[in-house]
Amino acid sequence: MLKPRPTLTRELVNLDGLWRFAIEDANVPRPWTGALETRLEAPVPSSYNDLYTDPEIRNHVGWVWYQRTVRVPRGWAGERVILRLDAATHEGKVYVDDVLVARHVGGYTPFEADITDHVSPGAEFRLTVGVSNELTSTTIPPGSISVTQDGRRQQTYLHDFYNYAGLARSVWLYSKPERHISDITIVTGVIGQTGVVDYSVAASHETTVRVRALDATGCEVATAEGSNGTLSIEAVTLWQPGAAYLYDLVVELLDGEEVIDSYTEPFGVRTVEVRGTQFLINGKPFYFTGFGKHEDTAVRGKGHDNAYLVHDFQLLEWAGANSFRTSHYPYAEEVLEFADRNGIVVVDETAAVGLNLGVQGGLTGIGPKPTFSPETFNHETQAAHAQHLRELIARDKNHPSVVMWSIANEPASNEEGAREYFEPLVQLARELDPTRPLTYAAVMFATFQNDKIADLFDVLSINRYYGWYVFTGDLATAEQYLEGDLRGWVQAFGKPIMMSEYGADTMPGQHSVWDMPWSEEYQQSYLDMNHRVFDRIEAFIGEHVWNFADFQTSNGIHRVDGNRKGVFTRDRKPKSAAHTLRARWTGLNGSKPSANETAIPDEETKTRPVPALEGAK
Ligand code: BDP
Repeated sequence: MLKPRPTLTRELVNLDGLWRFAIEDANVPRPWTGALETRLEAPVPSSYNDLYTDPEIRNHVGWVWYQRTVRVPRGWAGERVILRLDAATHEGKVYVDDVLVARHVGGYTPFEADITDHVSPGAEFRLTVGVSNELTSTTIPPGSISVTQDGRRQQTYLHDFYNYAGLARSVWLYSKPERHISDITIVTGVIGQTGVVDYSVAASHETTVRVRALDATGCEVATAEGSNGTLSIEAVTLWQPGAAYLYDLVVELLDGEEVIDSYTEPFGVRTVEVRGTQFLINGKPFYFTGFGKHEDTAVRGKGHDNAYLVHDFQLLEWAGANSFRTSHYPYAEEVLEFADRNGIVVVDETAAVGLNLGVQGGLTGIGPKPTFSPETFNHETQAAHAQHLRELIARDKNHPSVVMWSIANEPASNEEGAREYFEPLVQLARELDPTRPLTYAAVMFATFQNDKIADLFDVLSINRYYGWYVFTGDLATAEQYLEGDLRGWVQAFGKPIMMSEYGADTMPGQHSVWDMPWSEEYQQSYLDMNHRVFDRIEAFIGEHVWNFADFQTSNGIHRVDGNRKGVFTRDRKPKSAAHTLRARWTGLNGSKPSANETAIPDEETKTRPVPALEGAK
């Protein structure tokens, strides 16, 4: 799906700003048919939850309404007029005056409506957007809604982060010609010094397609005709981690010599491959350093904010991080474009977090019901998951920064039914994008002995909290178990392995000379312990600390105004651990620490169950 951009033939109006806002009111059954009766306004983009002091708004489960008037530019006669919402979390309904023009399920991917037949150039229309925050057993992510004794609806869910909702990304109005480009796919390869760029263009009408590749200075370096083809770029400059280089693909639809539509898609020339136990970018082993992140800031919740975008990337660079995972949902497209321009590598994740009823069983990992069954997560859930995967890949396939898809976070991959659930999704992802490796982040209860899906994937991503949730405060025992665990995975599957989550909650300002959980020193020692183990494992390809910054969660007794595993506070101040990581990562400079195999534990350490997890399926 093409991101709206102004081009020779397309114009773009940004609809961000303050919109009228109200939560659904049973007395106003059709709020889109007139002016929304409210004294509230909400900024777009922003989650709405933390804006107001009224708990009824924060705790509301169901639809909220946004409204504004929009004037269609008078010069757009004869053009198609399109409304584009970058996201409506988790479901959106869009009305132009009294007409429903779009409905979309899935909170983190864009959708559009062609509204040409409902509006007139030069005239205004009333734009009303309904957004629902409901999560059920058939949404991704899943959740459930219950009703309290006094009749209030309550939302629960199986993920840690707060269920922020609303219009957290931009809304656009744009024009495109009647005969237009509808999609572009770019896949790059390298032969010697030559960049090989396979492209394919989808268009609304059959007509001549011309493509031109421009280098970063705007000079034409290759050109071709036809809706599919290959461009060769001599003496190519590669897109490299830490050294981004972008070309532009200018795609034109022609009628004779007349350009009837034009669209420019930036791209980078790079290759990605898993070979043996290595992850290769441009044929060279790549070692991931960085974080699992969240889109999360005070007041605006998941609202996209360019100031935080720039600052977060500065902090990534400062810490020596070369990558991050979009845990646990696709991030705003601006983030991926910025990663493309700044040479930061991205593991791009779907919103499939919480497909695991085992987490309700606490550390036993035995949930009240099986995760995959007709009554719990079923074919309908799987169909929703497939749709999320389609929309993620359609949106992000041309980003050079994206080197791997993560299909899910911490699913119950140890339970019966996991293989039947995931195998078709893996197959779908490979059809949609045969070029990028696939992974999922494995939960603590999924071990190398009971996991049912790891062999379907290319990279093993492991979430582990030895020394935090288990062996709390006992880093010596944690170290042995972690090593046994990781070595078990390597031996069982023979694939590259990375740590997709490891972390310890930390209160800034809390200090101790002992191994005291929550202290800044403990977070540092915890990370050091993990790093000692990682450096002893040959097949190890990377480390993503949980989390980049503290973030808001749902209420819970082990959360203090949110999750405190951030290496930075929620307002991006470094905890001591930030300096620990900086010292290590700037020293590594993107390459793997030399493996020191001396401390291999005996067979027994590898297979001994973690006492706290005993009984886990
Ligand atoms: C992992 C989840 C992550 C949580 C983290 C934690 O993947 O979303 O925030 O644990 O507990 O299980 O901090």
